[in-house]
Amino acid sequence: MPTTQATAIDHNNPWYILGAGAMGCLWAAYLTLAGFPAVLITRTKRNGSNIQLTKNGHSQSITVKQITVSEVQQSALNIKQLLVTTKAQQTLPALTDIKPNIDKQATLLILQNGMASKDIAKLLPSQQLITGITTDGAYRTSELTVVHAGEGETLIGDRHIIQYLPKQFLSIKYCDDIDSRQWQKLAINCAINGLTVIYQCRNGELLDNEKAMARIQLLCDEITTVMQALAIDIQNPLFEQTVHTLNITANNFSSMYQDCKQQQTTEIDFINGYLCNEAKRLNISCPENQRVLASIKQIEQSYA
Ligand code: KPL
Repeated sequence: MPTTQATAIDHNNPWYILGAGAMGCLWAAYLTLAGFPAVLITRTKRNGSNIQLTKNGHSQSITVKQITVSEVQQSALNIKQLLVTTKAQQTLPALTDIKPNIDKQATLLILQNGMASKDIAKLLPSQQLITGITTDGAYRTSELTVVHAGEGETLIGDRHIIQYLPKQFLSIKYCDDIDSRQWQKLAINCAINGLTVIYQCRNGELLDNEKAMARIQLLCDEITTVMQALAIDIQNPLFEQTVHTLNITANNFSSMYQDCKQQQTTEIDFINGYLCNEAKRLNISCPENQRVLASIKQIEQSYA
């Protein structure tokens, strides 16, 4: 992803936010509170115009502008700044729907799990795509009610854009090796998310499950081989990073667990699926990642 060219970003241009889930609502609320114009793009018209934001037991109501996808499509809107918080598997269809309204020189900040970025670059070749990775924890209790449950850190692969982000409310930092950080995040998601679905548990419960921990070791070994073949810097052994994440998110239900509970398609194709495709391209065998991929696919197919 090109991250070095200067961003054509402007304080007066609104941030449009595609993906009105927990992360989208959280960012819409904080952008608005920080005084940046922000507009949440929703699939269907929402009841009300206020986002109810709760953090540390304190709630506040924030009026956030909203527009539906069909209103965007029927307008002459030319989006110059777009924050993408859709799930990886929904990103291409969602961007395709509003593609005519995205300026050719627009700046897109992509904040999501998994690796959808190559597909986005094919769809929007002239726009500037900036990667963000976040460990903030948020969940919604209704369409426009969001709880900022865990204060994490958001790393951004572009220095200039940070001044246009709500850094007084979120810990937002520039990261000069965002590709490698994105891979470490992918590795952790490969090692945790599928197994929480397979063993039907919170993240932390995997630590007490011997069989699951042995599988995490195998998953991490395979991912390490792929990352080494791609010459991606691995800061700490992936198994250690995964155990650390399991400890600090012990009470969480992973995003994939939550998707499966709601019988929704998961991000598996952009997590273990992406890893397996890269491995295949490099002629590396990844049987444990294949097993996790196949199990989750089977679970998704059982919804119908
Ligand atoms: O990113 C996550 C997810 O659930 O998608 C982890 C790190 C596993 C935390 O729950």
